[in-house]
Amino acid sequence: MLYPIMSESRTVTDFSGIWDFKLGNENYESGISFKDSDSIAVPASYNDQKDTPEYRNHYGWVYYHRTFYVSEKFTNDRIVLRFDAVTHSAKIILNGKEIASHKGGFLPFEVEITDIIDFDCEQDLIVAVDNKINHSTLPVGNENTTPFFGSDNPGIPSVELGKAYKKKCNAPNFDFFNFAGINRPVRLCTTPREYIKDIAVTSSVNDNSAKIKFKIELSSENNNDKNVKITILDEDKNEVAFSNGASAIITIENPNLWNPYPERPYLYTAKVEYENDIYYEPFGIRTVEVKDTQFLINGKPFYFKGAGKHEDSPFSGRGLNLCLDVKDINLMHIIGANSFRTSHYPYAEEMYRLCDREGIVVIDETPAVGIGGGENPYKTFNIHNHHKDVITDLISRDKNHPCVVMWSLGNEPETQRYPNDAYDYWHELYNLAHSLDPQNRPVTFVCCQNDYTKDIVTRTMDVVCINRYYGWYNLSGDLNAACYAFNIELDFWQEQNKPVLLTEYGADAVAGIHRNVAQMFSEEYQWEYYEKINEVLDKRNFVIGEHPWNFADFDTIDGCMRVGGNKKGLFTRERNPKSAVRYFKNRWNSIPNFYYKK
Ligand code: GCB
Repeated sequence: MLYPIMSESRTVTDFSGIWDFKLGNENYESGISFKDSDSIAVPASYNDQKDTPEYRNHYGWVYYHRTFYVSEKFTNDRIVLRFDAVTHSAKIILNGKEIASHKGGFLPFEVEITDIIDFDCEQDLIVAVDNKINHSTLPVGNENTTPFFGSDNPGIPSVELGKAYKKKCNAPNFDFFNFAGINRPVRLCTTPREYIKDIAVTSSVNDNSAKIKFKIELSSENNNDKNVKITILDEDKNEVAFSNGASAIITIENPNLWNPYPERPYLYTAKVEYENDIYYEPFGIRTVEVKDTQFLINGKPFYFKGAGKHEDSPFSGRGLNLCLDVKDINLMHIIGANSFRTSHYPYAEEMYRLCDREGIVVIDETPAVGIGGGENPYKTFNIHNHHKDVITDLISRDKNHPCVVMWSLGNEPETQRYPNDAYDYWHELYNLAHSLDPQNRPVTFVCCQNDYTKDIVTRTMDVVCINRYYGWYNLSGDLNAACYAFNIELDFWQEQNKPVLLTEYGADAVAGIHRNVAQMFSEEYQWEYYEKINEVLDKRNFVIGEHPWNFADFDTIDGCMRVGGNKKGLFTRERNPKSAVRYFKNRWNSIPNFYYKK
């Protein structure tokens, strides 16, 4: 799906602003009246916009409302409403009629309204949003095991079912707050009726020459693709190459490659013209490949320095926060980080466009987090088809970004208790991702700390991605024992002859807690933890990178393991540095992007 842009033939109207808002109930209701409604900011999560438990801990549907006009000037155009992310599922009601619904809270969808609007008349738009998570959604929630006074809770005497305390609420099977609502922009977009539907760009480089392959999808298949023109512009807007046709291979001699910062992340632009439509797609020329135990970008072994992140900020929750995105990328430049993972869901498109410009490498993750616990999830959860849809939409959305170098199919699923079921589930997705990606990037998923000898999925991915908390959740407080155990595990991975990326490791540190002898939750412990574990990593050539968990503190559900959220950030939620930042700044600024390990 193309990102919404303005061009000579296209317009975009942003619906960001203050909308009418009403909290609903567990079940969807039609005919909601917006008399006496609340005010709500869009885009943003609704949870922290009004400080009441009803907002913060809402369960079920909410309703957003606004009106708009479409000028008669657009009579001959195609008109769509584009929703970048409505979390977690949505119904769109235009002028009293439900015109679309969508499942999944982190990827865009479009609704064509060309034939159903009246020009120059007030249009009435309701977006109904459901935040319920369960065993058929991604991320996964345990809707039916909400606070329960009974046999489910060890330590509380069992009572008859009739007397059990049952209040329905979301029980996330993941460690981040279930922020919901219209989290990303809503836009009204116009294009000509015959339009450019999609563009796929791939590149290969040989000596000093790059071959760029284009596949342009047009609005109607019967159309004459000879009417397609592709012009490649360099960063100074000079035309450097040109071709006709919807499938084209264009050669660029002495190309400027897209390389991670501090090298130049050079971006070309493809100007695609078809009939009366014009679209501008930025792209980079770079290659990605896994070879033996190395991860090659432009043929050179790359070392990942960076962190797992979240889209999370005070007040906006998971809502688009462009200022924070820019700040985070600048902080990454300062501390010498070159990459991050979009844990645990696809981020806003603006972030990927920013990373393309800024030369930050991205591991792009689906929202498949929480597939585990209880019964065999591969037999009891109803998510495989939805997971396939999500992968399809993710790759369709992000396939041209040079910053994206690998797909992560999900985070920390069950792989050890039902290894064969897990294998079948994940390998179908692995093959799907490879078949869908025109650039055929490496595919992985991220495994949790488990008995790695029983897990047969992790070792069969292109890159072994492991989250490890030796010295925190295991061997808590004893960093020497942690290193000893981790070394034993790394001996195992060495045998697998695959590149290994430490996608998470970390220790909570409450900013301001200091101890002369490093103790858990102090800034000193967090620093020492990283120092010691990194010494272990540095001895292993097949370890291709380190992503501390997390870049910054973030909000979570209440729980006895969380004090005002997860405090494993290198930075606080407000982006003030903890002591470990100084350590990483020194370390990462002295580790080059390429050829760190022989
Ligand atoms: C993990 C999860 C991450 C959590 C983290 C933690 O393994 O992948 O979502 O936040 O551990 O801090 O417990």
